[in-house]
Formats: sequence, structure tokens, C-alpha cells
Amino acid sequence: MTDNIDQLRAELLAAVTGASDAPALEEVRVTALGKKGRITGLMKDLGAMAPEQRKAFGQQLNVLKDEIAAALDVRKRHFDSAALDARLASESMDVTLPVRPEARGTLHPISQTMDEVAAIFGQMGFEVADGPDIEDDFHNFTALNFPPGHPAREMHDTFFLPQAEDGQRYLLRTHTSPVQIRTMMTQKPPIRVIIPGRTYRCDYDMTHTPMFHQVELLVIDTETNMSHLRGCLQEFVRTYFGVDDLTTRFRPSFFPFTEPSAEMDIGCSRKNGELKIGNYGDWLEILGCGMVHPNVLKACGLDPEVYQGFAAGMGIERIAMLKYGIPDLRTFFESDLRWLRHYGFAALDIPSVTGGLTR
Ligand code: 2U9
Repeated sequence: MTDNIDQLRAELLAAVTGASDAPALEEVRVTALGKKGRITGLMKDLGAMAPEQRKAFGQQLNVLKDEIAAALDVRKRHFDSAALDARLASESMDVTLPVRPEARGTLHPISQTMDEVAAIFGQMGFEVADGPDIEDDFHNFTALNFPPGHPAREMHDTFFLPQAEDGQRYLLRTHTSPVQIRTMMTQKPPIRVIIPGRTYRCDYDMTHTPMFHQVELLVIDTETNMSHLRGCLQEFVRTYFGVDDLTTRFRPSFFPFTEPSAEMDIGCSRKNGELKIGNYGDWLEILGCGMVHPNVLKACGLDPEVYQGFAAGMGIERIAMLKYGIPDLRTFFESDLRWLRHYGFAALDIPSVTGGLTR
């Protein structure tokens, strides 16, 4: 009996050692320990033996079973680690190789334009501020001096969220101006901020998309006036469009949040249906602006007798289209890779006032 077990042990251990790969080893396991395996078969024979013999033989079989299982386990781990090494070797890559040119990503013109705007105003001492896309009525309308029945407060102009548990009707901000309200309520003047960001209005046609981008700016100090506003905006458009002596023109306008309010035009030419920025005698509207309304200052806890400020706002898509000759607004949001490759920017082409601003 013992001789048989010793012989079986030697045979099975030799088979384990001789298995050349994981499937061969699995076959050995089935042969030894599977349902119809050799050790399993001997276990079944125990039932027919006398109690004394069953006890002695059973113990020897259990030892054999454990030994073979352990040997199988050691050999299996050897194959597993060899397989892992082979996989790691086959999947390794040389991270020092240059990026494949056809896989190169580009910066969307919206991101590039926002970066350029931030670089120009940053040079003038402005900081970038941001705030939530979901706003409440106070920050988006009331603090900005919108009267109760103003059309912008209507359902068909603004995306309202379902009434919240706190009874408020939250909305997707219709401009980035709520960020200026939050800034004035939390920071002590002097304030010089620009706010680039997403804005939302219920509108979709050739010149409007439900989500678009704006950049607004705000300056609050004890002595600010329209000439500061004009100088600042003139400096911006000259740098942005790369035309050193670009002329600007102010036309009176109206916004609830500024008084007086104006629209600023820049010089251009429309000869032969081609738009060119420069001093060619024609005018192109570029942005809206004005002195911050005293009611807005009061709503933010600032005394209009002490502080004045100016603000302006412009559409990012519009100034990107003008500078980079992009004819159709809707293409900005189509995620067309050919369009992105054509109009996109190299990721490392970081804009600054001295480089990367003009093409
Ligand atoms: C505060 C006070 C005043 C921001 C301003 C405009 C004029 C303006 C439009 C340009 C094109 C929006 O994207 S657009 O449709 N904006 O004409 N925006 S003054 O005035 C502010 C903002 C915040 C507290």
C-alpha cells in the first residue's frame, strides 16, 4: 500500500515538474485531483476498507493530496509570473519617443481666445474670477438692477431649473455678471477682475447658440470714469487684433446694470464682402460697456458716493470669429475633428502679450 502511494507520489511529482506550460499543468491536476483523478479514485476506495486500514491509508492519502496540491500551486505560480513578465515585456513602450504627429490634439479656438483675453488683461493688472453656472435670481437679475417684469426674466429667454426645495427658482446664468456681484460682495475695492465663462440663453439660430461664452470685466475704485474705461478697452482691442493705432467709437446704449452705457465700435473695412479690422472708415460693433449703476453698487453693499466702477462684456465666439476668420458660429460646437485641426491651436502655444496672440 505504502509502496503504491510512494510510487504514485513520484509519478505525480514528476508530471508536475515535467508540465511545460499552464494547460499541461492543468491536465496533471485533473489526472491527480479531478473528479476521476487518481488520488480521488483511491479516496473512493477507502469506504470498502476495514476501519484500521482505512485510517492509516486515509492519512497517507491526505498527506499525498496536500503535497501534490502544493507542488501544483508552486508550478502554477511560476507559469503565472512568467506569463505576466511576457505580457509586461510585450506591452512596454518607450515614453521617450516623440508623439505621433497624426494623434496631436489642438486647443479649441474658444479656449485659445479666452487665454489671449486673460493674457492681455492680466498684463493690465486684472485677475481672473469665476463662479457657478447655476445661479439664483438675486445674483443673475435683482442685484444687477433688472426690474421685475424685464423680458430677460421670462421663461422663453432663460433656462430655469424646476423649483427647488428652498422655494428658489434657480437658473443657468444668462451672463457672467453674477460673478462680479459675488466679487463685490466678498472683496474690498480696489477690484480689477475679468470673468471668462459659459452663459446660457434660450436661443438657437444662425447667430445664437443656447450655450455661448462671454468675457466680462469689472473695475471698482474710488476714482474711476469713462475715460479709464475707454483707455482700457482701446488697449485691449489694439493688442487683441494686433493693430497698434486701431480707432474706437462709443455709441450711447442701455443696460440695466450700467449708467451711462455704451457700445464700442472698432474701425474696419467691408470692401468686396471681405471684413478687415483696421482704420478703413467703416465701423464694427465689438462690445458693450458702461459705468456700474449706483443701484448695483448699493445691492452689493458699496456706497456709490465713495466708489464708482466700470464694466464691459463681449462674446468670445464673436471675437474669435472676427480674429480667426471663422464664418459660422454653429461649427464651434459640432466637435468636427477636421474643423478642430484647421482652426485649433498647438497646445503649447501659450498666449502672451508678446507672443502667440497673432497668427
Ligand atoms: C456688473 C455691472 C455691470 C457688463 C456689461 C455689457 C455691457 C454687454 C454683452 C456683449 C455681448 C453680452 O455676450 S454679449 O451678448 N454685454 O453689452 N456687459 S456692460 O456690465 C456689468 C456686469 C456686472 C456687476
